[in-house]
Amino acid sequence: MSSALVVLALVLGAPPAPVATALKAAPKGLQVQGRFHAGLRFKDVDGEHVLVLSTKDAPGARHLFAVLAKETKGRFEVQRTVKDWEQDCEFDLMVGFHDDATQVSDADGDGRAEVTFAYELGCVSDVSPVGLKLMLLEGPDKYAVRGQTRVRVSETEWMGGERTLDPALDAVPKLKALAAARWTALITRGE
Ligand SMILES: [Ca+2]
Repeated sequence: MSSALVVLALVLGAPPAPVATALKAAPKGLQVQGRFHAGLRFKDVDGEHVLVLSTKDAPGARHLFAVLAKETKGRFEVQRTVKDWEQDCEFDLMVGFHDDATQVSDADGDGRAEVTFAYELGCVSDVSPVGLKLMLLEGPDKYAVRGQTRVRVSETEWMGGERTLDPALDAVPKLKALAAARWTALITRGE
């Protein structure tokens, strides 16, 4: 194989990630619940998209929101929303997004960008693992990995880290591999 073909094969084997830019605020015209947390704008074969993550606090409660919308000439069409929360918490609220999981890719090379984000949900009075969820959205399609954070309890012992992948991921092996890899990166941070 010539070097040009090798380069082409490598390019085809690993589709380039769609270019994403960070948002400093929710775009005008997009309805967002609560307080803006973070957002991304990116483009794929379907057009321009934005993902906005936001939070809303109340006594003993925190709500998390995500909205994925397609933008056409300044108008937004919501493709997916995700809402989750913890409430009636009398201990420590462990609820928030993992910003390093907010990423855009096209792992299956179909031209439609996948965006991932992850968050913790818990109400704890000690260092127990809390709920951890990783969401992967590709347009209106949503896939989730649900499980627990992993915490070190001694020199050699860990608790948590279990996960359950959406069965729907079995139909999209490259997205399943991506979701599993991002999950592993999340629970092994800082080791
Ligand atoms: Ca894709």
